Amino acid sequence: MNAAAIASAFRMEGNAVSCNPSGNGHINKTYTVTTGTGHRYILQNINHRVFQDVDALMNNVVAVTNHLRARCADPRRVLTLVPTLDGAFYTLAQDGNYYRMFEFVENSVCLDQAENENDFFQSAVAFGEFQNQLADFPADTLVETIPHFHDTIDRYRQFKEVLRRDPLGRSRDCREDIAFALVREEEGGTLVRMLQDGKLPLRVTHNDTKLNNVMLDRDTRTPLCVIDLDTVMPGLAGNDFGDSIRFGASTAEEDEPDLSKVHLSMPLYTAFTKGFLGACGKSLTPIEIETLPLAAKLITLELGVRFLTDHLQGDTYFSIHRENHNLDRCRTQFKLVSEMEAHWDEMNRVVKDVYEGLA
Ligand code: GN1
Ligand code: MG
Repeated sequence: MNAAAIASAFRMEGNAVSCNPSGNGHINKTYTVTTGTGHRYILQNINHRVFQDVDALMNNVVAVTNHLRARCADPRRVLTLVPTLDGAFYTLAQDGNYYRMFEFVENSVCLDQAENENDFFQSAVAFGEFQNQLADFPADTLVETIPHFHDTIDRYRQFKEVLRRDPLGRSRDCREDIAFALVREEEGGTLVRMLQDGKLPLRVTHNDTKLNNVMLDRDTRTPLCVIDLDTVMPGLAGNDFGDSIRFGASTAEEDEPDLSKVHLSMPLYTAFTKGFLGACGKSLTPIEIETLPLAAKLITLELGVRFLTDHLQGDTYFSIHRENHNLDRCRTQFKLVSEMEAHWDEMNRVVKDVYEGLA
């Protein structure tokens, strides 16, 4: 069944004349649909192997977008779901997959790499404000769409379980990567334990704060809206800071095979810290602030472990587009962890200085 036919189940202005794959997500498949009137929409196939309760997921997305819309009148500043002809917010198509549709955010850009420090600073403002806007969202009404999503201890448990089975015999070609992960296991659980001990608060967070999950206005390069709301769940503020750093403050793409190109950019790290703390720093506790650099390192380690686990288990979770793709992704993450370890004092000093400089 083709995507254009599926699009016709939604309440669009005009009929679809083109429908092209777009976006770089590893989980859901995304298309841009254009109708005869020139109106554009985003059609998305929701990966229901990953998001098993699609109804609960979509209830979260509806509730979160309604909450954000009530705080901002500008329609380009929040994602807008397009209902189906029956008035639902998603449809189960004949191909057995779930689909949803959003209004296309016109005249916007979505970046895989920051073109300059300002773009990255602006994405930090967007995620910091997002965190603030959700501060009064009733967390108990949100369903945890992926239980234990950023539970680093549980991610290690899954990793070691797959490693023990080594179903494809791939472990022999990644001994060093495995050792890199295992030697950091104890440290990897630090923030999860602090949360369990009540030292860090649970907040409503985005949990996937990649630079390409922010839309910027094409002309002014200022934030429009935060997208990819599937993993908005209770979580740690540090993970939202950290996930942005691991993706956006890297000098190379997440799957760069040449590790000599992968570095932590301190100017980008500093720009993000300024934007994020400027937007939400005052609502964070001193321990949250202090552990932001650690959160950046541990979320990077965690994702490296997730990529490695998926490589060992035969690439069943993240979409791959070439051989050893998940292993390449794992290696960039581990290289970044090493870079963060090398810049550790500086990373901490930047957070401290920026925080103390807040008016
Ligand atoms: C996945 O699909 P995408 O790219 O938005 C993943 C994130 C990872 C990210 C790594 C639900 O997000 O956790 O950080 O890939 N999302 C899920 O690029 O697992
Ligand atoms: Mg995502």
